[in-house]
Amino acid sequence: MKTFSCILVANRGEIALRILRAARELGIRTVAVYSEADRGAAYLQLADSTVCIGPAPSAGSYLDIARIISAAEISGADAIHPGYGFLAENAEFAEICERCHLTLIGPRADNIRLLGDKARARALAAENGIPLLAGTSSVADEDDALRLAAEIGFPVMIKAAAGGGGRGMRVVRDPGVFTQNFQSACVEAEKAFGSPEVYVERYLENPRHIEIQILADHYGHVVHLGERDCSLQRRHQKLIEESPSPVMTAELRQKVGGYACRLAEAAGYRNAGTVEFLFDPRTGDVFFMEVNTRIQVEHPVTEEVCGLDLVKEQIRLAAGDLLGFAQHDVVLRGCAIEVRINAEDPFNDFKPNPGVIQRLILPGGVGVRVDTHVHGGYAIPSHYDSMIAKLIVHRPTRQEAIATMRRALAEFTVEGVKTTIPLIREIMAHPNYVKGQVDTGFIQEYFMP
Ligand code: MV4
Repeated sequence: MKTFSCILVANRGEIALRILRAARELGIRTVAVYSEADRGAAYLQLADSTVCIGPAPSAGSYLDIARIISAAEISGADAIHPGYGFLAENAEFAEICERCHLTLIGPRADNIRLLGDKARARALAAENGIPLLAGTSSVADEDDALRLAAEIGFPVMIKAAAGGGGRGMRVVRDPGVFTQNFQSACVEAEKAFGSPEVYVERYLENPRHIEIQILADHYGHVVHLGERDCSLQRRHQKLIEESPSPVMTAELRQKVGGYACRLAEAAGYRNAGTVEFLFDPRTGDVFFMEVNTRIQVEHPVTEEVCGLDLVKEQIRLAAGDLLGFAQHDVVLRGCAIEVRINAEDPFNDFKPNPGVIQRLILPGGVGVRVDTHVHGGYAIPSHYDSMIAKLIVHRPTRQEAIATMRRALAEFTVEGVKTTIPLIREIMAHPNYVKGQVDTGFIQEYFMP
């Protein structure tokens, strides 16, 4: 059985710590990299060695491919785990790793390139009989696009092919303003992603966001690990994720899980990935959206219900191991809910609130997991994402999971910086949340001024 001798963790914060822990349990040496802003961070002590890769701004450190490759070479790493964000879905980085004989723990560069192009991913889904919202895979010009939009029927959504995760999108409700929106979407896409390519889809009002976790080995075996419901978001930032989805049935899961596996097989996908769908609560229909070719922030909810360590699975699969189980071995137990705790002021437009955590009391007890790298006295750097912890609960039923989450949130104490905890407590008490009757418009409707 092949394994790695040393993994370089090309990330920071909670996910870096998460990966260091998985590697340690597998008996693999680790190298942690850090920027000047993260110098002295406590989690770095859990690595076998550390390398400073540059200044605080991520462009000169966590996003600097040459510095990360050099750090891997001087420290003798034979694999790199990119975590999420930063270089995790960068096909060029994946290609350079391949050329430098460093195994990137994730999909191949060509997987990232194919699925990172949302229009190509859409076309691949269509070829494989996976349901899509009426739309186009590509458009020739603005007149062609307007003609197609009229055929689809308004409202429509214009999306950047190189976008994703909610970036570079426009809703158009009136044909009279289609062309101006189309033109500005192309300009914006070119500026933001370096490609002006866009596509057009029927716009689905207030859908639920349902995503399927998959694992794929190098020998064509693909399994899915059920879904996560990530409908509770604000400006495309997820706040709460759970599994199973309150709207899912065993039959629907089998169907949507099957779509996710079929797409992965068609793409020759490897390692962990997530296939996103929109669910129409009015009709019960699901529609393919996009594929995320990384381990996601919300992976713990899947770990809790399926009993696997997804980062360990990623490492084993990247080393060339066979998937150790088949679809019929996957047993999903109970309900898991994750909330993201950000150092932001939820009552002041989610303004980031970096600073020193003066006092920290973490919840514990039955069914409670906290994934965090922070501690009392920790200074949150202002240069990076403001997420400081993920609180995850796992109980036999959704009702019990909510009770445990409320209890854990009542214990959770962070002094010195403002956090999203007070907002999360309010959501957990909202009758519609408790009934599972939420969609992607819920936060805006009930919790925004
Ligand atoms: C949509 C949509 C409605 N209709 N596409 C946002 C993230 C990206 N993955 C897809 N997104 C959406 N695509 C069509 N044709 C609505 C959204 C959307 C959304 C999706 C999931 C979770 C929250 C959302 C918030 C606003 C819009």
